[in-house]
Amino acid sequence: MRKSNAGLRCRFRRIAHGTKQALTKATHVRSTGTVYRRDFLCLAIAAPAVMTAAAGRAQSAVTVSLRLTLNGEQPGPEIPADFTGLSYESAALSDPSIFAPDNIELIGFFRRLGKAGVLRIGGNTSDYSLWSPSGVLANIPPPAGPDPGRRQPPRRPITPLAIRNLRGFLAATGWRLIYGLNLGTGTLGTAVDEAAYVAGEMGPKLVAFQLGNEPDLFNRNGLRKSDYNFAQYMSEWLRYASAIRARVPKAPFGGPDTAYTSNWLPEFAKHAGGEVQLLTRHFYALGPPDDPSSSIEHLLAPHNARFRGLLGGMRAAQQAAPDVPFRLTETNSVYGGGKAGVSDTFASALWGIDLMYRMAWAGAAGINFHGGRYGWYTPIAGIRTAGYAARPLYYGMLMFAEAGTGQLVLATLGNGAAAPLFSAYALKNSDGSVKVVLINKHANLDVSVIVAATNGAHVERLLAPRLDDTRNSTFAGARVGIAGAWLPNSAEFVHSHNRAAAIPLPRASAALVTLQ
Ligand code: BDP
Repeated sequence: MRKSNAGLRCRFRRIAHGTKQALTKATHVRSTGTVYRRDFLCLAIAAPAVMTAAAGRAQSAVTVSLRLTLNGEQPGPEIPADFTGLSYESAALSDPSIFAPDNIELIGFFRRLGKAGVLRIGGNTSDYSLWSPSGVLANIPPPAGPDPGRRQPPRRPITPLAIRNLRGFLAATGWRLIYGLNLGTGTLGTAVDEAAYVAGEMGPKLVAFQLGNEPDLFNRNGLRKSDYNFAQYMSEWLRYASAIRARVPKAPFGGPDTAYTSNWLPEFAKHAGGEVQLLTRHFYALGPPDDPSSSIEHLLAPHNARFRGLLGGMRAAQQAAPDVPFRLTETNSVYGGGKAGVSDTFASALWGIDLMYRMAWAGAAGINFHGGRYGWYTPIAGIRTAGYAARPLYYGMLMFAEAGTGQLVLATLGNGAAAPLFSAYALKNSDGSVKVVLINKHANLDVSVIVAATNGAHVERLLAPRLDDTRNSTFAGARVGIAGAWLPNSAEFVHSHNRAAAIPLPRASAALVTLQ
């Protein structure tokens, strides 16, 4: 049951591996019987009046005009070259042929997203993985996509061959690695052995080890007792980290890789800031999938309480440990494995690219979109034997890649309140060129952006017929093909008049603008 109050929705659930316990009388688990291992959801959403998920592309009577001002005097953070990233379940490693140097197709999809990037291995299944140095593989369940978190996942082995293949895969992509060790159900000795092997194989490719996935949920997902708290986690963390460092003195660490409990990240920064190379957390905009408010409309809404929680925690952590970068190691649209009709739609592309720039502007060092196999929210869908395909979210990441990295520049929109779901970001690439990223998340509002002091603009568009389209995304007039093949096919140039260019941004679309 839900308490609904002027757009504020709060729900309490207490669930431990299949047992359903209502916290209050006003709470119940849905009649579908679907249970999730997260137990507290509180989402404040201001629903924008203009949104409908299935709006078409017909012209609206009114086009809102926004004046864009770039202020090079106020530079924002630098976007690191390896900002982009993907996240996969540890379970994927139980099939050593997935992240392998001869999986040319998947390598192509990774490379298209950036010459540098970070692959994070972890997720719920990392707390059930089994380091198997002998390499014996018997009765292994097939590797999983995103774990829906409804019950304890099966144990799947990770062998030395999987790690060697992973090293080859990373060498072929140019990407580096964040590797989750099993704190949930593993043993100290095994974690040390596994860490030593992984560190030995990866060398400088290893960005960080993480210990446990979302340990702030251990007290309710059956991995620890219900009174498990941050202090207990910290002492386990220190025990594991020092044993691993005794064997691998330079082992890099990240953490705490929490789901959402806001004080854990700054507390961790305070207590372990001197020990870690990276501070990390997760973010799911919506969930669970069977909640009606897990919708396109709410995904694109500007005021997401969970996002504010993420930024608040990140800022507090940055204050506690200013020299340690923060990375959003796992994120996506709807937890619980994603939601059909939301996570796999073009709306996720607009949401995804917006999130990338929001996090970059807030000073994050990077972001990893979670996925794998045919998960609803996975950016790359498929399996090796059947081939892979780019989902809409991938196109958002592609646009980010094509914008390039560099110095963010303050971009402000005059009259921005007239189009609250419109965002603009600007960056200066290292070659001095200025790129502007414009994102119109409105389903029913066309926008014209006036850019001053320019001789014109080259425009590459992120398009699909509708927000809820799942199959027809394009960027720069082209689709992503086999092995990430993509050839831009747009020669759109907006001329300036009196050194001002008016760039049309139709509803539900985005554009990468290179100013001349
Ligand atoms: C996260 C888990 C990941 C799941 C994801 C989800 O780390 O393993 O796949 O939620 O529920 O909390 O989709």
